[in-house]
Amino acid sequence: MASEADIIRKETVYVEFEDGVAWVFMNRPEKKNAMSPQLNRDMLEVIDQLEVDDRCQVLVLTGAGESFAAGMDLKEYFRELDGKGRQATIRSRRTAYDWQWHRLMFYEKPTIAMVNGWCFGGAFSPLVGCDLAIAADEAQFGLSEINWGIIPAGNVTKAVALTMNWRQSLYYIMTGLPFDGKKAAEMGLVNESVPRAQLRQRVRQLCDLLLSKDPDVLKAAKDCFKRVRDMPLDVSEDYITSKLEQMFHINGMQARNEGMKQFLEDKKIRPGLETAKFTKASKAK
Ligand code: ACO
Ligand code: V55
Repeated sequence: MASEADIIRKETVYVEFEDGVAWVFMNRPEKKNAMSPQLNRDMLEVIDQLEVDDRCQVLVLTGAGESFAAGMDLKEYFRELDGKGRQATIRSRRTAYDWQWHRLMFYEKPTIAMVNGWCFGGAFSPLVGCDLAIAADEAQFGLSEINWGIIPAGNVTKAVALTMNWRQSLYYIMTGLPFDGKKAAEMGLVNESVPRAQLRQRVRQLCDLLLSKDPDVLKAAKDCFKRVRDMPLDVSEDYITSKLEQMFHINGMQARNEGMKQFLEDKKIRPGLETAKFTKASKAK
């Protein structure tokens, strides 16, 4: 059990710190972690806080109980806002988009979605917002919007288009049929799936690998990938080169020099097969 000092509790979000990792739980298990306006506010606050909290070197997003998140809360996010006027809808939407998409997409720390169970509709946004994703074989995913009469909105369609191919995307968008973690891995929506009993252990192992890298280089590497996708070749070439040189001006040169030395002089590591010991890396277990 973590001590109280290593926990953040909000009404609908729970965070546990463990050796460099912040395990962030969407925490409305009795509602399958459906994302209500309160949950969206709590999540935005929490990930804002964690971005500058040294206890969080890797952020893992997951759900309490048997669900990752059962999408947006149909009652509190949709129906109850109908009567509250245009401005309430705009604000509520803004908070949801902020944490699920904008903040996560270019987060300072590496992020992993740990899909422990149900993952529907709106839950695809934070899923794809996270850099990496590991699912339980048993988890069930679905673009269930069509089943209750809307289109996958709030950038869910974009999240699908970024990760799944044309045929798969249209199939699941149009049928609303559920699919499991194994299928999600086969399609590339998540990196891999493992039996639920091994999920946390597998994610911890991946966290430890990320913790062994230089954090500034890691941040630049993931941002580069996410930004260059839609750039023309000449722009991407210039952007990536500029990013590399910008990194050297922060402190990336230190990581590079350490890595080179450990290979070329010390002969302690072979970069093709293992990670250098970086001074700035977190102490992985
Ligand atoms: N919005 C509001 N309440 C929800 C949601 C949701 N998205 N998902 C679950 N709940 C609530 C249920 O209403 C129920 O509340 P109650 O106990 O007060 O009656 C409680 O959570 C438990 O849900 P059950 O349906 O009883 O649980 P069950 O295990 O039978 O089914 C499942 C789980 C499959 C996740 C089911 O709840 C479901 O289909 N949820 C909706 C999934 C969905 O389509 N989400 C919206 C996607 S589209 C979008 O996000 C824009
Ligand atoms: C969805 C999600 C939204 C929204 C409308 O289909 C639809 C999911 C995250 O916000 O405003």
